[in-house]
Amino acid sequence: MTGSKGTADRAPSADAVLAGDRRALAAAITLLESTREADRAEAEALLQALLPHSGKAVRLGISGAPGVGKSTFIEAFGTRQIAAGRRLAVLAIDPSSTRSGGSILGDKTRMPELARSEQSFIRASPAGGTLGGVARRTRDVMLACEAAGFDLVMVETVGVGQSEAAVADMVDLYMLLVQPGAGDELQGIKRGVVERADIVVVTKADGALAGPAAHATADFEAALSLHAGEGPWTPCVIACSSLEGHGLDEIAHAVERHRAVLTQAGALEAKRAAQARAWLWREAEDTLMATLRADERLAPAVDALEAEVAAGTLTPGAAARRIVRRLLGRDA
Ligand SMILES: Nc1nc2c(ncn2[C@@H]2O[C@H](COP(=O)(O)OP(=O)(O)O)[C@@H](O)[C@H]2O)c(=O)[nH]1
Ligand SMILES: [Mg+2]
Repeated sequence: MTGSKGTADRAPSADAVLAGDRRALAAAITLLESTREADRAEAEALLQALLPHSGKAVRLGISGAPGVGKSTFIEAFGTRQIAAGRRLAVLAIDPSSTRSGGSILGDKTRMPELARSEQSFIRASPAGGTLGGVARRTRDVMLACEAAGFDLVMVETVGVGQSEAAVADMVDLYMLLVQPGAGDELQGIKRGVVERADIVVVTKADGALAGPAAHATADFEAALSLHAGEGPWTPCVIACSSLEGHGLDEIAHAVERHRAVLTQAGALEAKRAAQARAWLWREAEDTLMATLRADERLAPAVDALEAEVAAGTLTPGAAARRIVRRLLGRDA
């Protein structure tokens, strides 16, 4: 479970992953998440071998503030999906931790059925401390899970920071979980996040919260109606109780409808292609920055430019261009 250190003892074989060997998949993920430069080439070769076997899964993103009920929902929803014959991978991104140890334990106790089932696979990943490091490898991990035969992938992330945008950029359907009785501001939800949601799920619609849940549903319906969403799908709001079970079938139907609507319009392929292109540029940015930071020859010049910018004798723009020119070797 040392995703950030990523010391795979032996390289997992693509064949073992494709055969559905869980230990091979776990080792593959550790390799993919490794931040060691020495592991990169091997990780990329493995992913390249898995890539042709990926793409058949339904990709669901789940965001929401801490405590909104994401893990409980994934357990309840996922258990039903498994009962319907699906194989489910749950990838949890934890922006608050730099180690995965704590969060995976917490999540597994909230997902006892899924943690036990042979038909599901739970993996928690630290978001990583680097700029743009949020979920940087989660897309790769998702592809590996698909290649291993999981036909539903749920990517869970706490709805704060940049992680939800990254997740929305890698899934077919993006779900935002909100709880009744707290305004969006209280839940720390930014407008842009609500606007990216394909389905808004109002959780905990049971007991004393049933009434407030109905209000929250109406509020979010009103908010969503202001923008119809892009593409052929019209976003919707559904209240559910993960504890009592109601609303879950309705959500499953909406997920299926979403799939059908996008597929019919040819929009699913187009969406995935656009996401892959966008991901290329995320990776390019990250790779450039990592290359820059790792370049020891440049460090003194960078320090000097930083000092000039801080002193107000050079503009940040001019300094940035000089750094890039040096990185590209276009400067003496
Ligand atoms: N009443 C009620 N409580 C819920 C429901 N779903 C989750 N909770 C509670 O909300 C708290 C946070 O749930 P959790 O799934 O850990 O939230 P997460 O942080 O978003 O993953 C827990 O105490 C759950 O028991 C629900 O459907 N109804
Ligand atoms: Mg959770």
